[in-house]
Amino acid sequence: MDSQKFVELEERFGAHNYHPLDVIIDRGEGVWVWDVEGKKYMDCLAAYSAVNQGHCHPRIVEALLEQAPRLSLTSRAFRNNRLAGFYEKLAKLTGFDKVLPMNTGAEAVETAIKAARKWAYTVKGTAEDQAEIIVFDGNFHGRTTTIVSFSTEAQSRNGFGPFTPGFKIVPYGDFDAISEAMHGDVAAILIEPIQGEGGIIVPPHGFLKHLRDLADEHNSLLMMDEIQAGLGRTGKLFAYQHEGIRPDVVVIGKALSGGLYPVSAMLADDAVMSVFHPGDHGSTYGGNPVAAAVAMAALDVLVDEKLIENSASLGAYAIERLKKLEGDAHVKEVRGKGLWIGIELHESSGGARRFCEVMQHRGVLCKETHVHVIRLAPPLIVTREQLDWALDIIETTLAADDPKSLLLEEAVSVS
Ligand code: IF1
Repeated sequence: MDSQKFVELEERFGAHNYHPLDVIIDRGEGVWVWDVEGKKYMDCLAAYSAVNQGHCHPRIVEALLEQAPRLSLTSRAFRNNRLAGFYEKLAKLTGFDKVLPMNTGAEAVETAIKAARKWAYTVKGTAEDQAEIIVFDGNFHGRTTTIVSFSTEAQSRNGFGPFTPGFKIVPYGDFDAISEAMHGDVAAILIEPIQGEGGIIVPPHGFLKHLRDLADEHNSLLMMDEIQAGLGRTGKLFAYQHEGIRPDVVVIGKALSGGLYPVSAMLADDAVMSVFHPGDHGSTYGGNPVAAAVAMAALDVLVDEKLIENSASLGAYAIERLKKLEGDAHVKEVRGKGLWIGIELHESSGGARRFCEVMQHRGVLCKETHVHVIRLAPPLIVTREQLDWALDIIETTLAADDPKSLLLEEAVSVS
């Protein structure tokens, strides 16, 4: 079946809740993917950081293949022999006392919200239904009805009310606004240490530390959404480590399974996690043996292959190279941390998507966010040589007045 046929079938039988690039991927290995016509691309999005370990990492695939035929699901009504090892490995790696496993990122965020509220009522002493959670302008934490209740993106909310109360939104990175927003009934501050969907927005240095101080002062919890930023993407295990702080609650997902399976988790010390008692919260698939086996392998790869270190050093190199484009015709700003880079284009450049489409034809897959930002997030296993190859394509595409002209030139030079 050719690409167009796949597109037609998808459009005919599938909900139209996405507008993907028309590349039909058939196979992935490491940083590379191949489409149904056999064309090879470097994946510079890495499934929004879920495949930090690279596509179909052999060790993670092996863990899946070993576990799947042996025992796949017991529900949490019974114990399974893989969960304990997963808990121990994750707790020891991250330095938190306890782990609560879920499946998707949004579920882990919901878990954190429930933990914060219950903690406020049972530990802090907040009056019934008065607990408030502070969140930020431009946030992205998932798509459940409660989570979109505090989105500031019109499209995420429009048509989905009535919304869950109990959230206050303040500007991201604004020291004074958050100071003013704090009060005695704030159960928690929930934040992405770098905003992903918001356009790879890095808050001013010291902002997370400021939140830590405010949370301590008001006896509130600091909760980090590291679902996209965490597990090496920014060159540290967790992005909050760039500011030397430690939050009370962390949520992770995506790369926790290296793309093989949906696995997410909330991490916290006993003081918070002990608010959950049997029956308070759960999930049929959360903590299942396949998820546990896959996640253990994914964490081993992260550590054994030094992916965090690679993200730090190659990320710094890539940002330095791309920064040289600032001031060129199209590039307004290059920002990011580790191998998580946003290239913001001028509004006059006609949007990031047309550049992404040209890069797609030249063999580099990436995706725009917020119309004018190209986000780059290759798998963290990428080598310097592979990265240079992609950066050459990115730089020349961004240097062209009209990127589409490059396709014509290349077509001529090939023929
Ligand atoms: C989609 C965005 C990225 C996340 C953070 C929680 C979640 C996400 C910081 C929820 C999910 C995904 C969702 C995916 C696209 C992608 C995304 F553009 F929507 F914002 F990565 F930038 N916290 N982000 O980034 O995790 O429930 O999806 O497992 O298409 O919605 P999930």
